[in-house]
Amino acid sequence: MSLEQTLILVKPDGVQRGLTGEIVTRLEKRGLKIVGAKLIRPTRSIAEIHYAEHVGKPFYESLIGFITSGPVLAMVIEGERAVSISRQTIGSTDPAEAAPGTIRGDLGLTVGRNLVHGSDSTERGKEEIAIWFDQLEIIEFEQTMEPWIIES
Ligand code: DAT
Ligand code: MG
Repeated sequence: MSLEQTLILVKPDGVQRGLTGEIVTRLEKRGLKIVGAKLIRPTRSIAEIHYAEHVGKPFYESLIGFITSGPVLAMVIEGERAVSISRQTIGSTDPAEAAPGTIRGDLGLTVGRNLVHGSDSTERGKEEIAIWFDQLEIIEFEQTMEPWIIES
């Protein structure tokens, strides 16, 4: 068993296109559990902290401009291997290369509008959750269907 938490953002394009429900549904249907969720209009400062690894890259300024351009739905998602499973469901960074059946592969077209963010490691997951959420905003609860998703 490797129960993990990861940070997922439905980016401004996903919210503006009315795809929030579709994106959340795909992650929920996979068996992942939402333990925190809020709509936020990111400030430049939170965007800079979140995307610090990309400072100096050619797309950095447009990335910051994009993520701060409208509300995002920030979520903490929990589940067995939640980091890698959610990244798999999200698909490759460039929607043109993302497999059909993934969120980006089915709903996206270009890398600058790729709909959703997911942490890329368990360590980054912890760091990113701390950037976007207070501990009190994360709700631990049991779903009665869990034995039907995870063999104990
Ligand atoms: P991911 O979001 O799949 O973890 P990443 O961390 O490498 O990808 O990059 C963060 C975001 O930056 C990505 O979702 C979209 C944008 N981005 C990455 N590479 C890019 C590129 N070559 N051109 C434009 N935007 C890019
Ligand atoms: Mg990344």
